[in-house]
Amino acid sequence: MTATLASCKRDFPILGREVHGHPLVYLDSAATAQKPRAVLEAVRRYYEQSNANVHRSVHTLADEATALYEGARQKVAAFIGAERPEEVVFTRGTTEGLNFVARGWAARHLKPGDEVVTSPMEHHSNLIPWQQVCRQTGARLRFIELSPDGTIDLQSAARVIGPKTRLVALSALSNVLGTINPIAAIAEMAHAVGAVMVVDGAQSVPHQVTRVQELGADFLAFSGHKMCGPTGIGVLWGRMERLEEMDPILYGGEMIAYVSRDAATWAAVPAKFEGGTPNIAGAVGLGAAVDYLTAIGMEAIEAHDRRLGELAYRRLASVPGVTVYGPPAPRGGLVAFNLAGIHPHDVAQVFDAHGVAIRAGHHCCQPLMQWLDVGSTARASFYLYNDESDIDRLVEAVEATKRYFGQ
Ligand code: 7TS
Repeated sequence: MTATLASCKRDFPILGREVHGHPLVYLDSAATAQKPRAVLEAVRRYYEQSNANVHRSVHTLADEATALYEGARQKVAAFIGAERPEEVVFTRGTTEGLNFVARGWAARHLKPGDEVVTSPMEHHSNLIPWQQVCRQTGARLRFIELSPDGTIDLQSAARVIGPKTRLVALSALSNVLGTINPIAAIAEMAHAVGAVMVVDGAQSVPHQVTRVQELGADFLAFSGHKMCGPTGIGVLWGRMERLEEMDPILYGGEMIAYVSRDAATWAAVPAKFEGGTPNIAGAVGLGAAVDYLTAIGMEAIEAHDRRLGELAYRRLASVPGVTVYGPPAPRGGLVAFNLAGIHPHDVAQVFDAHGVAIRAGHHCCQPLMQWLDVGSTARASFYLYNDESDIDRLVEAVEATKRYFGQ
């Protein structure tokens, strides 16, 4: 393992491949990040050496599997500054974590007239669960408005968060605008009125130092696959008191304390939320990803990703005919943009022909597309293995696309 930013690209086997005869430039890490050899090997080693079900049997392999699974929980807890490993619930990803909070906490605590507050920049995973739970409980969904540059309008937040607010749900970093949201300030407003603060960390946890106590969150959901871990594993962190007052979602094996013919009582947190055989290999891989990111250093990764995001924004903004979205700085390591008169899907296709992988579409943020008054955008997103030469290739691909369409 290299464990330095400058040379980490060689830790990622996939980044050595070519696409359409060009060396791959992977600029879609906001969708999913690539995996370093250390993660691939940890998963392989687990299956080759220790595969067994967890928390059930007493044989050696089962002990090893349980130790690896619980060890991953401890690594994740340390990575986000959780007080106790038991506050880390393994899920399938951000979407599942946010749905757990909506169904397990909000459905139980909201009543007609209560208010849930979110923003128009949210990913659908941090919007639809709240729409649905409001519909079920008679609560009302309200929105903090955005300033014209795509940042959270704190005055709007102060107006919208009030005595009826029971829950505030906000992403820490927008997957389209790149905005870094003032979570601590919003959490303070939420707590001042007795509301619970739910943070969508899908884009922040992989790219920023995360300390849940300083964040002021009550719940934080994120995905392993966006932070160099496997797909199908994620985390819902919650304060122990909040997790304890939450209903389980998945009923079945391993989430119970005692079962009779007619009734059951629940196991302690986090087992209460991890019914069924969990994604053991996924957790092991996530633990390895946490080790890898920690060895390189999250402070260095945060500074690196921001620098690339801000540089890409400036460079794209200086190309005639390119519109970039969100604030110039500070911003996270991603830039959404459009080329005048060219559909973003066509942009992404020409980029692919040049070996440059970006995403185009509404990025699961249709209300934000409505706010921006566009149908969709192209988006380049960066991670630790990208560097300035990738931004050169990005700008070259923009020029090539303009030429292709006769501009
Ligand atoms: N929240 C945000 C802010 C996200 O960016 C995403 C995924 C999710 C939630 C959902 O995460 P999942 O792992 O449960 O799917 N965002 C993207 C994206 O921007 N492009 O592809 C997936």
